[in-house]
Amino acid sequence: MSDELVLHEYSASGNCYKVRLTAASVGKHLERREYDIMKGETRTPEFLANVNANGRIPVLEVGDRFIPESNAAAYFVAEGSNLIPTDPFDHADMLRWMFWEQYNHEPNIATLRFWMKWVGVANLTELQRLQMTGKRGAGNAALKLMDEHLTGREWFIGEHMSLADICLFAYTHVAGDADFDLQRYPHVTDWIERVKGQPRYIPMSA
Ligand SMILES: N[C@@H](CCC(=O)N[C@@H](CS)C(=O)NCC(=O)O)C(=O)O
Repeated sequence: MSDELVLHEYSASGNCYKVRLTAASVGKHLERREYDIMKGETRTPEFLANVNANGRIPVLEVGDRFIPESNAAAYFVAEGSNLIPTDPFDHADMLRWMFWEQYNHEPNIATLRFWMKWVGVANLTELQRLQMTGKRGAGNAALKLMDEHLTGREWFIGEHMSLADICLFAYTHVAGDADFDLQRYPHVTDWIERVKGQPRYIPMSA
């Protein structure tokens, strides 16, 4: 079994960037395979049968097995590194923020970014247009909660960057694409600069 890691991705996706930033941060190499989600390339019978029955990227290919879900894939890449706290409480706290990201943050901020920047407001369905206000409110509530948590703290957990910071960073630093005003959240903007200042940081476009 090959120990090569292959990332099936769409490079403009924050979810895929989480896995790339994690790999860069721990010095691991990823092969990259690009799919155009705007053309339905993750919805083909072949992709559904062989890569992810859920029709989405990112998916991390490890030997002959596949790990869908960005935070799970990033966790696999980070395993054993100093991005993963060893203290049981801190470890659970890292998972808490990663689950929170998937429930309270990504479905609001990432979805609005996708609708506004990729699909275009004019092309949204009636239902999607109705959901925009709710997602903006929930996205701002998520940013406010992050800002409060980061008051007097440099990182989400403990004294250095963990995987929770990476998973939260991916869509937070591009929230402006969806017209979220990050200047309202000064502790978040300071934290964004802190992540960008890490020695192995790579930008989303890398
Ligand atoms: N919860 C999943 C969400 C994955 C997801 O929504 N991926 C989007 C791109 S960010 C996608 O593949 N969209 C294409 C499609 O649904 O057809 C994760 O964190 O990986």
